[in-house]
Amino acid sequence: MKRTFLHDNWQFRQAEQPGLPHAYGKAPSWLPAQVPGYVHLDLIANDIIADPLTEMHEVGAQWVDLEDWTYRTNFAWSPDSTCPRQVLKFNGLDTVCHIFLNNSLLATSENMFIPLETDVTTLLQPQNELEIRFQSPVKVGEQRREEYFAIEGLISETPNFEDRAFLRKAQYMFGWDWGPRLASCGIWRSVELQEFEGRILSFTLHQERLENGSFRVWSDTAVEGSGRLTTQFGNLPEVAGDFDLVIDNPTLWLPNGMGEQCLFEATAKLSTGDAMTKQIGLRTVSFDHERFELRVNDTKVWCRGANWIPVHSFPNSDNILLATHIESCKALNFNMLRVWGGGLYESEGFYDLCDLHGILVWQDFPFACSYYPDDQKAQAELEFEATHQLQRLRDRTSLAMLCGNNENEMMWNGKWGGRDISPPRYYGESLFTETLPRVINSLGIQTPYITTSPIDGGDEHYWEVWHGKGDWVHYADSKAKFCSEFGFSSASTSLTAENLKCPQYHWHDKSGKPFELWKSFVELHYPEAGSLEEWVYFSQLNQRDALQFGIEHFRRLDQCSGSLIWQWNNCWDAHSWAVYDFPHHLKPAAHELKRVYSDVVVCVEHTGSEVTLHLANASPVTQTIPIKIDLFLLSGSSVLAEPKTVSANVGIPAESSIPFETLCLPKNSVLRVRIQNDPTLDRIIFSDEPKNMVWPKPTYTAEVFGDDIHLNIQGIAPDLQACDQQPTRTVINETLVWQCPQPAVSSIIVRTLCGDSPVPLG
Ligand code: BMA
Repeated sequence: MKRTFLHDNWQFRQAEQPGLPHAYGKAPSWLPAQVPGYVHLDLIANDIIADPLTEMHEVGAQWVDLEDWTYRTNFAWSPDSTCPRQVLKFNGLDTVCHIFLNNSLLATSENMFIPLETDVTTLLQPQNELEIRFQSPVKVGEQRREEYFAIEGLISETPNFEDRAFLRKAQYMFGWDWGPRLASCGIWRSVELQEFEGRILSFTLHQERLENGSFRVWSDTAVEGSGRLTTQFGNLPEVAGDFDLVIDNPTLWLPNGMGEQCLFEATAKLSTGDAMTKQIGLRTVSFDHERFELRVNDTKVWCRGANWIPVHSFPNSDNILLATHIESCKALNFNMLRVWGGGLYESEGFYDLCDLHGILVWQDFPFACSYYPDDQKAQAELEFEATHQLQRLRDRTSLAMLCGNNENEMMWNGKWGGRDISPPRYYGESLFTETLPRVINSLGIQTPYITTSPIDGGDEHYWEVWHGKGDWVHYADSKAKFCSEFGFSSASTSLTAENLKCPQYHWHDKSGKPFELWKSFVELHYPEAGSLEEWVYFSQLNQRDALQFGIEHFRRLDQCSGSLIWQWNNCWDAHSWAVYDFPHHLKPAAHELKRVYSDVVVCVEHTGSEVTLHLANASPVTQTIPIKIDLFLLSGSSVLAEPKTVSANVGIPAESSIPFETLCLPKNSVLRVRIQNDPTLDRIIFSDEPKNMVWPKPTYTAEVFGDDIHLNIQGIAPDLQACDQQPTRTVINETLVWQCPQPAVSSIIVRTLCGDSPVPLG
């Protein structure tokens, strides 16, 4: 089989509208284009629009989504008698478009989530012109909504039944409470010409644990055309046709933190020249709906991780950073990511990395916070889409949960937008209660499925803090069995605008929350920020405290079996609930996740003037944990008083939490609880709100040794930030070491809750 990517010679322009001038006369003639890509990216590259992800340029780019856009390329082709068939494969077209080959209509497409394939065996010529005409997604959505509403007798004010629901296109592109509205269009995934005599259409791996613990593993390969098929599992001998094996005493694949991720390679080959390779880990996944509890290889998993949104507003540009993302998730002790329903079915690269690093995937089908058309056409479209995606993802080792949508049912139950104007029924319901279960069953897929998240009697999206009471101490009110969303916003690290009044700064806050209100949440705990830098610092520390408090609470709740914070990442540079800044920077909250997501962790409960210390153990074994508690008294401006120390060993049963100490902290003191002699697991507790603490200034000395900076801290440096490479944390009488920046500097700025200190490098 010959595979030729058609990524060269592409051009684009605003579509011709006979008799009308081009809307803005901005891209009237053919200009060079990048494929895969998006029209906005091409407009930026050709200097027609400013990058809409920066400043307030989103506003100036809105016209783009109202236009139709045409892409074209040409390619030469010559017949090859060994490859008698030719197929054009478009791996992703976003979204509504007509495709022309040599000026004849070849196909239409209107779903960005499925590839399109067309047989062009009798159509190719020595020189070929391929043209794709995209229609404005915004206009198509508007028109479809109008037509559907007319048939259904719905009023146009019907809330949460927007144009976006009428397009099978990533919903976040129409704007979200953390992302810009850039609906865009484009050839977002690869385009290829496949020429063959025979080819492998699909190579699916199945596994089943037998009663004796062995695993049966078999393949199911679909072939088109001629050729002799052979397959191979691991380093076992190749077999003719599909393999069907029993593996005795296999090394199992385990989620991150529970052991290794053993993956076997399996390959299918066709004698006519096609091949496909996959990786598979052996494991079982089961789910107790009643308890909302996931088990992998019969062991309960305390699910910990985050909600994942697409990593970019134009989702073709994701791959470079994917590895950094998933490796960070692993390093921060995550074992689960929820691919949220306002986004995508992610790329192969994403699931490869999750398989490799032991990150279980909870996959929402891409529907979110909306009613959806559910007529026969919509059902058939979803049936086709889900069949394709489930065939693609079904043998992913990391795939642990399927979910129909994000918050649609919750929206219907709560009559979001007003009871009076809500539609008379839950539009879209049958897609999740009938269509998807039917597809899942017909394919024999065993992955647990829930119709929606949150689901009655199951998981919870706990927004009573951020969208409600404001103070994160109210996470303690949640009785969640599984908290699959909760989060607290913080400023983006990269802010450079001159002051908080700058409109550009607020433009990138889509939450709709008045800034003064948000600021007041932070000022419950931290002082009023005097500068933008301080605002970034305080709001990010407050986010860290919020997630720490929430997760420590969930870890202590007997019935709770998981916590997924909202949200891991951003699709542009914005202040949001993300703990991973765009394009890649970990906020203090992310570093704290590493600790609170450890198997054994100290959790703090505040009751009046007392603090009770708990140990939570998410592992399946009883543990004995060495504990050392140091109390530091801070007196006025003087140095520290002698620390008061308590040491003990505490036994803690598997999958449980226990209180082990209750203390009353003296005013203006700092408690450090160290477990397992591991400073990275230190839990630091201030006796008072950070804004009310009086800090004696620590002393700093910094020296350069070879390629490293050594920063020595005498005293307590509360929430010290010294460089990008060090997590923000309270440092007590320690020396920190990190690599010198390039170019070399003569001094460094150390930021703590005591203020900023310039420290010369000795
Ligand atoms: C949840 C999510 C998103 C949203 C977030 C913050 O509802 O599912 O829709 O971005 O809350 O409001």
